[in-house]
Amino acid sequence: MNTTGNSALHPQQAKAITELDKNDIKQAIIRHLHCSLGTDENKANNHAWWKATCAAVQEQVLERLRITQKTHYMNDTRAVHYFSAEFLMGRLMSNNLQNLGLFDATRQALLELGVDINDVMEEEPDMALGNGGLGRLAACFIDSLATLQLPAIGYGLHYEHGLFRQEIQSGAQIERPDSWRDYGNPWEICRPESIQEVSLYGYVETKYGDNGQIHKEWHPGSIVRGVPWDIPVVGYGGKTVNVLRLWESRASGYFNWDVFNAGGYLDAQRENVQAETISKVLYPNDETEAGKELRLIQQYFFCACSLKDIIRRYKRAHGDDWSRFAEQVVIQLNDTHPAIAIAELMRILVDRAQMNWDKAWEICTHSFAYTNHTLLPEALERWPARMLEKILPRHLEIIYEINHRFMALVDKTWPGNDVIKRKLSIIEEGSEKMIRMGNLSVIGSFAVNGVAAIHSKLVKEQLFPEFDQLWPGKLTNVTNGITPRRWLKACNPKLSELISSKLGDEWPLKLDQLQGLASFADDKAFQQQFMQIKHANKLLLAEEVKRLTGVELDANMIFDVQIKRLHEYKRQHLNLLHILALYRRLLENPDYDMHPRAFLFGAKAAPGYKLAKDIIYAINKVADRINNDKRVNHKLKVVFLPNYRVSLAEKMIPAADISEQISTAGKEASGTGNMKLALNGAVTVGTLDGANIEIAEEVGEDNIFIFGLTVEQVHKMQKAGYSPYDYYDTNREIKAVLDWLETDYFTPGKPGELVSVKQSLLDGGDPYMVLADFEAYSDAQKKADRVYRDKIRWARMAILNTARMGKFTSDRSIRDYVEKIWRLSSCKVD
Ligand code: GPQ
Repeated sequence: MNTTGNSALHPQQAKAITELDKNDIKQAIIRHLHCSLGTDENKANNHAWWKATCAAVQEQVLERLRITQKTHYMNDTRAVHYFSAEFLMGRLMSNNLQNLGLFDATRQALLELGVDINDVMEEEPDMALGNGGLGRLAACFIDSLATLQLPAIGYGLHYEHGLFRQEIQSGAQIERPDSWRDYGNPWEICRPESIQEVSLYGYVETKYGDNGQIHKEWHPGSIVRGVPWDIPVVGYGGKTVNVLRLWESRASGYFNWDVFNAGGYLDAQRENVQAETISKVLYPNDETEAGKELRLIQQYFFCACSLKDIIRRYKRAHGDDWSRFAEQVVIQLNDTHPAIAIAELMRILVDRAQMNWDKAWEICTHSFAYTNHTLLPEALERWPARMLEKILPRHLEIIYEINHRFMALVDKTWPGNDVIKRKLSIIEEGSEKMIRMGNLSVIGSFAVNGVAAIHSKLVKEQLFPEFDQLWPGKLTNVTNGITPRRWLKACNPKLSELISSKLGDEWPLKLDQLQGLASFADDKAFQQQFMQIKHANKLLLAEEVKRLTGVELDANMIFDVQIKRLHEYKRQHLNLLHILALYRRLLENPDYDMHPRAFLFGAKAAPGYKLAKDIIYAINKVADRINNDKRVNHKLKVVFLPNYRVSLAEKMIPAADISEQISTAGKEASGTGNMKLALNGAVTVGTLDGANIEIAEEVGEDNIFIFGLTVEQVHKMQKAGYSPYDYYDTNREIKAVLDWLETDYFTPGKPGELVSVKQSLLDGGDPYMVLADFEAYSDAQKKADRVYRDKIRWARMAILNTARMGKFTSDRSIRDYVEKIWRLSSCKVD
């Protein structure tokens, strides 16, 4: 274990941050090099410089944190508690420096010490405590919450191992453990004074009071300890510093001593190991539920620790008076992963605080709100009732009681309608009784939101239509957003400077101001500057690609980027089929007219998702063949960058010309990579899905390449009985590329290695309608190719994409949450 400490307070800390200059920073870095790390300027390597710099920054951060917490306490503020099993933070050094306004001074300070800040920042391991969009959204949201000076705390799990590190060996994904804090994490602070204990297993005793009252008592079989680690979250401008509190599991001293004293030393150790397993590793599944016992324990563990933490803080101000709880506390459930918190709060109120059920339920249903992030049935969490009964016996009883009372309401609304009852019940009857966490979340919350306009509409119309009838207005939309501090200012410094030179430097806080760029969209000089920056970013990425894969890219090629988790619904294989089609066209006709293009991929597949891994393998094998084929590789290159993560995204996004957002309509709830790429001047090739629709509305149809089936068309085709063979049999290009995959052309001597991709699209029924959209996709790509060759037109499109992304700042999302759901006030911190 590592408890990074900071050296004692230093007089310099009394200075306001804005007064700090490079000399102060230089001194602080050297002081930490000497006093915290025990090294010196001559011996220090980049890692030591990184640690010393972070420690110097952290001094400033912690002082702000202290003041923020004091201010919130003094004002007894209402606060939002963002419960999320994932926070995909990435690196923090550049972000914290940017948000404190100390980036340039620190760069200068390091330069004078003979060190390049970029080399230092490369030392920081990504904090990859999340899988993808959902986890990164949580990270953007806490940035915006702090920036908008809103009282907020993020609660999650302190995974020892974040998302696996991906290696590509002979084209295949290999998973390696991620060890983000092996050499200590300079940003986190252990808070042993706020340790919580959490119960698991055991049985429930029913007690009868004198007056006939029934009281339930849970006798747990095991207790684990939750140790909180705080990561400061620095708002832009550096005024408010909120906290992300992550729980690490430990064996509870209390229980294990009993076993130990009974002579069971080894048993005690075993129990230790089990307790410490809880926060060991992040489940690498994105949008699928494995239904594993440890996962449920993880969820309950962090919810129970967090609720105790919230209640401790509430009681400090309000004692045993629960009447103001829902006024002070709002808990946002990031998907259903923390939904068990609803039953836990009911347990605390009813069993521990001896509150009557109705009053407790009133408090609960005024405290929780729930965000839905998907309609995919395999991602909607359900837990076997038997598993809950074993791990959380009292919670299962409470869920039954919630359901019982809810069913009475349903019966009143739809008398005798068993079909609706079966649909809305939290309990799914069948060969194995299951608990539906989505239904529990809707029933236990006062607001439910989807994450893009179309998604929220589908949540209302398809996923939860009866709930919408029962509680009109409860289901709503909050369109996702991204923080422009990380996703433009920090990751694309050249473009940011250009923007500031035209619009001033308030745009990171007021992203709508980017529309000011529209007046330069036709300005030749500006177009040139804008595209020169894109070119420079492409050169930088090309260097990185060469370093990581050995593949050489010409920055004059179109950089066509698809970066996201690998999933059939995201259709990386549609992109691949199109690449194969281009390859084939070039082989058939060496003069085939296309602008040279490099297709770049970044994607991790869930380790147990066979077809996703096969698609990664296929992309790599096709890439190998194409990149080594002299006949075509002046026009076509394919790159799969290993270990896609936040810090790699920060390098790829500024260099992208085209953004691939090609999910089957209705499947991608929102997407947020689409926003990041467009903000950096990439033009979208995309379907009418998720936030693409709203991006198209903003940029205008002339500045985006929309193609493919709409949600309605997808539904209609599926209802009518979709047959992929209709396309295979009639489109000779589709047939040719699919058959190609079966040969050994891409896997010499091993025919059939790539056949699973073909099979999934034919005998597998092509569930995501890749073949149905292929031709439209290919046409959209042709159009993009033609437009790109018109340099002036393309520059205009790229500029207008950046100029019109104002809506997608996560500050706007957070303001929407505040207005529609949280009803929070900001709290100025001086
Ligand atoms: N999302 Cl359910 C995830 O990243 N993981 C999940 O388990 C679920 C959803 C994504 C979703 O696919 C994207 O469309 C959204 O933009 C993102 O959540 C944030 O809302």
